[in-house]
Amino acid sequence: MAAIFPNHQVWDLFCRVVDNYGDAGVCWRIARMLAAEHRLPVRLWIDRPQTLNALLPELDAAAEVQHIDGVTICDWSRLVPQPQSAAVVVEAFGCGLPESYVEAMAAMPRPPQWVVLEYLSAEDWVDGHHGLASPHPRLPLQRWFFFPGFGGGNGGLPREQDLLTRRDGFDAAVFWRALGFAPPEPGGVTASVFAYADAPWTRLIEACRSGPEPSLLVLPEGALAAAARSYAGAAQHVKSLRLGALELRWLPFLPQRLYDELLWACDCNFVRGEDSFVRAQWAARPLVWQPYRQEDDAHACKRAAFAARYTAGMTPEVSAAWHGLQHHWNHADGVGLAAAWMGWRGQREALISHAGAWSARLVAEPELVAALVEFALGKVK
Ligand code: TRH
Repeated sequence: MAAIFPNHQVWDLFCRVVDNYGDAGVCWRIARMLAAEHRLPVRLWIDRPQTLNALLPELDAAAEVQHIDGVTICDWSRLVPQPQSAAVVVEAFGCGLPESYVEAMAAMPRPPQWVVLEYLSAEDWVDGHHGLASPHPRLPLQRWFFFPGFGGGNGGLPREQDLLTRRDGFDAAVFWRALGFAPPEPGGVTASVFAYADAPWTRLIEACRSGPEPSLLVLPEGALAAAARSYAGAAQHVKSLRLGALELRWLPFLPQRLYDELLWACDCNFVRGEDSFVRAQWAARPLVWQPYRQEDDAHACKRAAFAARYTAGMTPEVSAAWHGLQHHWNHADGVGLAAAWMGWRGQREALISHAGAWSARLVAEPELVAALVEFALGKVK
């Protein structure tokens, strides 16, 4: 493996896919930015390349090693990582490094810097933990903890250097036509829906179907999109279906770089987990977030912490509209969802304006990958 990068400056990024797409999605985004924007030699060790293949169709899920966009992607399930040429090791989401790799790190004359990249949270405690170190219990190594966040004393959020320029130059009509659809009819609301199957999506469909204005719900293929097909009685080949005032559109699961464009093409984005949640904020469009469910309801604390930050400064009416839809989308019975959807539509312009101001505020905060590079290289002796 050292033959790929003979010099001692490689960044080894370790990604263990728990489930869904976010581990792979975040790690690929960071690895690609390290290579493309910071010209660093990066090895992405991923244990399930097939998950990354869904986001990156050019990836060969069967290959042990491959190079895409300047990143060397290694199948961790088949190769044994060696740290010989590593300067920095990023352990994504505390996934754990192979014991043999850690032992080899400790035996190096200049062990690489070991940084644990944590999950994103808006909770206040994050700032006090960001940048702290923890000594290895047995070996002469220490791990540094790096927390993403919403600024103010943490690592910030990943944002490609050209993202906002691409966003602001985006042409939604071109996007829709490239996918084989006409642009949405004017005067309605277009929303993308990327959520876990337990979201009250049938309530949303019924609220839109019987609504006073046209609605378009866009469903990228996945568990929810498949369930919506059978709910709406749409055969597998059907790409679009009208139900009253609602049009349903099914899209393929898009390459990660195109998913941003879907977010930019919509008036509202239902997102989930971590990466789509962040991308929806950069899209400067109103968002409804369904965090990944965790034991002891830790996701509810994350949801409340973000809501408090996001709605600070909103008028009571706009805040109530945002909280209403956010609340009912995160409660499976969805009893109040129809009223919350109407309340949201009543505050649509104010929510769109707020989403733009929120994105602009985040731009002033640290960008995660640049902060990570500065942090890690600042530790390299
Ligand atoms: O897929 P997720 O639910 O992943 C989750 C979360 O990351 C969660 O934090 C983590 O603990 C859990 O995995 C293990 O949601 P997320 O984070 O939004 O990741 C989805 C990725 O898929 C993101 O990079 C966007 C991408 N995507 C596409 O590339 N194309 C698409 O069509 C869609 C809908 C998403």
